[in-house]
Amino acid sequence: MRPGYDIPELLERFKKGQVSAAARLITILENGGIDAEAVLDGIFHMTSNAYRVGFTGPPGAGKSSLIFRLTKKFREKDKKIGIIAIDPTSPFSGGALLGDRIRMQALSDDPEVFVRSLASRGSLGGISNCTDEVTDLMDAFGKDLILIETVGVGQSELEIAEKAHTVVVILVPESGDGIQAMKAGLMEIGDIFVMNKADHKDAELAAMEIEDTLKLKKIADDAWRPRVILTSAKEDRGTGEFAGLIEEHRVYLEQSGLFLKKRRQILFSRVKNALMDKMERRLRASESVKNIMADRMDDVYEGRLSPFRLVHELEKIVTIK
Ligand SMILES: Nc1nc2c(ncn2[C@@H]2O[C@H](COP(=O)(O)OP(=O)(O)O)[C@@H](O)[C@H]2O)c(=O)[nH]1
Ligand SMILES: [Mg+2]
Repeated sequence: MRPGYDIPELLERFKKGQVSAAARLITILENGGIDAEAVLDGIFHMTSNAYRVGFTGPPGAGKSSLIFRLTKKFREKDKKIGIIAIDPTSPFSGGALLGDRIRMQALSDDPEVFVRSLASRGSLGGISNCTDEVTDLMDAFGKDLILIETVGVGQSELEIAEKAHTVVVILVPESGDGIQAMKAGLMEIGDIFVMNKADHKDAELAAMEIEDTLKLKKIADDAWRPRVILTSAKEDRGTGEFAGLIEEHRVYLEQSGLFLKKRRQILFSRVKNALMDKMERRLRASESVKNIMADRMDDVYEGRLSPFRLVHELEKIVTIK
């Protein structure tokens, strides 16, 4: 069956700056498969200028609210903004949805702000499978800054470090977030730590705890020292300084030559992950693997064949030279 779209025509319109074409291409990227590959082929040469900022932290910490405030600040400096919100389909974040929708509506009146939400991968995933490609597309569309909000659940949260130039960890004073952050490994990946809801009591104390924890980290003299900042998205406090810190980190990366290094690391992981994904999918779909397993698993169940031996047999039909 013919799909109801024409990729070359959409790419043509995309290059002319048509938002409707960009939105359509994102849907194709989301659906994956060879059409998604064709879209990426068509836009990839136009990427590399956008600065990518990842936002992570528990659901309800105020990621969306802060992204909304930051967008306003960056717009004052005439930056073009792309926002990717991984859709909180998980049961943990039910209540935030309506607020998100209202905020997104408010932003979408500005033609230089492009907001898109993506379905998260599985109920516990913090990231969508096509986040990288959609980021590329917004980059190719001419956005200066791309703000990526993860759902804030699960180990895959840490994947944002493989996608963003600056990683922002957003925490709140309630519920001992600082300790949670350490457990989840967020302390390792954050360039900027935001203690949001500074309008609540205990915010300052909680921010100090994060500072103290960060002091224990061994950091080379010339490396970026992670920063801690207090904000209230509700009262729009500390948000200008927050925007300034993101800019400061960007300048640091550029001046130290780390920006290029990071860009390369991001692309290296992408190729590696895409290869792994493809190989895994091929293996799962392989009829010969299925047939050999069906034949030989009884030998494993009954102790005549060790799991490693069977894997050796299976390896013989997988041709990687
Ligand atoms: N009191 C207070 N509430 C906030 C602040 N920032 C966000 N909120 C509220 O916290 C809830 C979750 O915010 P949201 O931005 O959706 O969090 P996300 O799940 O991390 O994206 C919403 O009801 C917000 O209005 C803040 O600085 N102070
Ligand atoms: Mg949110």
